[in-house]
Amino acid sequence: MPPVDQPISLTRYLIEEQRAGHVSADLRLLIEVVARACKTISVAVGKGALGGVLGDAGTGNVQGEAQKKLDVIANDVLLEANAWGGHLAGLASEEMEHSQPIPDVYPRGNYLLLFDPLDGSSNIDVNVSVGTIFSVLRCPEGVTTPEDAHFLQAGCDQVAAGYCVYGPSTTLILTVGHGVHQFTLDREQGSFVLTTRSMTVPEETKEFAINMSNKRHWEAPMQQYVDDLLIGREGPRGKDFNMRWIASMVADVHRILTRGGVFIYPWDKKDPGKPGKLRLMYEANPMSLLIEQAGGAATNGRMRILDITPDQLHQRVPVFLGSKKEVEAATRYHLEHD
Ligand code: FBP
Ligand code: AFP
Repeated sequence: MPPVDQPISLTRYLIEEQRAGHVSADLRLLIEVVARACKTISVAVGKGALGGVLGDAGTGNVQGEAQKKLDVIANDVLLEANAWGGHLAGLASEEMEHSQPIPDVYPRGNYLLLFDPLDGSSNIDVNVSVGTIFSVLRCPEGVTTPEDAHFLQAGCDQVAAGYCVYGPSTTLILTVGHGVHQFTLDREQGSFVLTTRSMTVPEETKEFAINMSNKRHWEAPMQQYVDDLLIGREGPRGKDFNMRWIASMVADVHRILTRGGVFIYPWDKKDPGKPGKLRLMYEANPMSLLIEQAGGAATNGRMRILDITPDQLHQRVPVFLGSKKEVEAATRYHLEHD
């Protein structure tokens, strides 16, 4: 990946993108506000036990999952930061049952923001990387008070997407539809600095990320695909594979954007009513846009994720994303089986 010669802040990068006609003034503001909220969340995550932020909040979210204190804090930080700037018409969060229009007391803009405030939250208490994922859509024309239905747009309609990883360093990964760029938080200066331009995912890989403990619950083609990876060079794939699973999608996707690989969370029959674990609007769509913008691919095992027309805000979807040839191989196993 090409190194960056001179430090360029996120603000300068966005102004240059605005001059190039790639982002509007409102979208620039929106991204800056999200980045500022991520800095606040990064500070809270970084304080750990000293900030009294670890452990369960004692509440459940719309999915019936126990919320961590930091899930609630991160959600509140993003809601508050984005309420008053005038750039948004509404917000939707993985942690809230319904979307929220921007309160009447503030002006409303033309964008919709969706986010998973703290992805990988089972890792919070064990001091392993977690992150924030976000997706930006346009508010349909003529709509001033958006409702859930107005957020149900295909992933290919996203105008921007990104995530922030709270790890050994805090990094923001962003696309506005013109490549994928990495910004590292300079903790002393308090600003995000462009550290990698135009991240690319190698086409081929020898590394996969999957929760193997679910294998007995998978579909037959999924089991066959992983059996063939495990046989290695003696089998039909003709090469040995390594496995990594952090159980924070942000961290696993970040590894793939950095050095390639394939991330899979397939359908499983543990809960046949659910078509997958991960959420289309808050996780799969933004990550798929980033991966495609970096030259990779993303499918649900059968079709491109970005082409799926959502019918529910909290809809789940199987996810196969990363190095293009490997995603195509895994997808082929499913299509040939059907
Ligand atoms: P949450 O939104 O509840 O954190 O779930 C998402 C996630 O943590 C992903 O980040 C991760 O890839 C996956 O679930 C891990 O799932 P599992 O615990 O089944 O391995
Ligand atoms: P290093 O000392 O070379 O980092 O190896 C130790 C370690 O990374 C350890 O932290 C991991 O649990 C383990 O290796 C991972 O090993 P695999 O690469 O075989 O999964």
